[in-house]
Amino acid sequence: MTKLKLTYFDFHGGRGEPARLALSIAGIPFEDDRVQFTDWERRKVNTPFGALPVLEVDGQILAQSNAINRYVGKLASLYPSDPWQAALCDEAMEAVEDITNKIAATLFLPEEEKKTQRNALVEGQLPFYLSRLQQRLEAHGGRYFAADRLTVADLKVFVWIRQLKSGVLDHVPTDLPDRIAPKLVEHYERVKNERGVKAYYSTHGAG
Ligand SMILES: N[C@@H](CCC(=O)N[C@@H](CS)C(=O)NCC(=O)O)C(=O)O
Repeated sequence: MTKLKLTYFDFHGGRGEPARLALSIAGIPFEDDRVQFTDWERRKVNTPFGALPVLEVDGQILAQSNAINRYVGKLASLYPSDPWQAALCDEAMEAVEDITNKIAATLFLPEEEKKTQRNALVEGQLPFYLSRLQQRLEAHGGRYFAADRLTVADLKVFVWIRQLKSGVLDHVPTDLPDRIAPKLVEHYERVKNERGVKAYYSTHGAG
């Protein structure tokens, strides 16, 4: 059997969580290697691009979250086999990457600067991505982002909305998704209530 080790930081959410979810939903065994921030500097040098997540597959290394999501999505039957549906799945995942990069750019700013830039995101890019993702969801039937079934795209969007609603991002109101994109929040609830997703958070804590 293929030996999998998924390395990511030790918190809920972020770029590593969709792959953790996909493997768990499918019941595929993997080593869940959770890096402490205090250990990161030492481990960073051994990653292909100085960043996480990283997936080790029988000793071979794969980096870049969406490459990992596609690979584990295929193993977990959570990635469409039809090329067009696969492209729609990719589209949603790349859109989440775009907005994730904009949020990530504010993470380590001095407090006043962070507040200014987060407020700008709340006025501009966050509602933009929320409403455009909602439009794409509705354009493809309203339930899932591709193939009318759960895929890694749904997991990635779910993880992002979960982050916004959790309050972990200072200066970003937790009701922003509800105000801007109620259909996306319905989608978030749909994914949250998937049996495998519920089982994952009951095992790992809702945090
Ligand atoms: N394009 C990369 C970005 C990876 C990335 O920036 N990961 C962040 C965590 S979500 C990280 O490792 N940050 C620590 C660092 O850059 O030192 C991907 O999609 O995997």
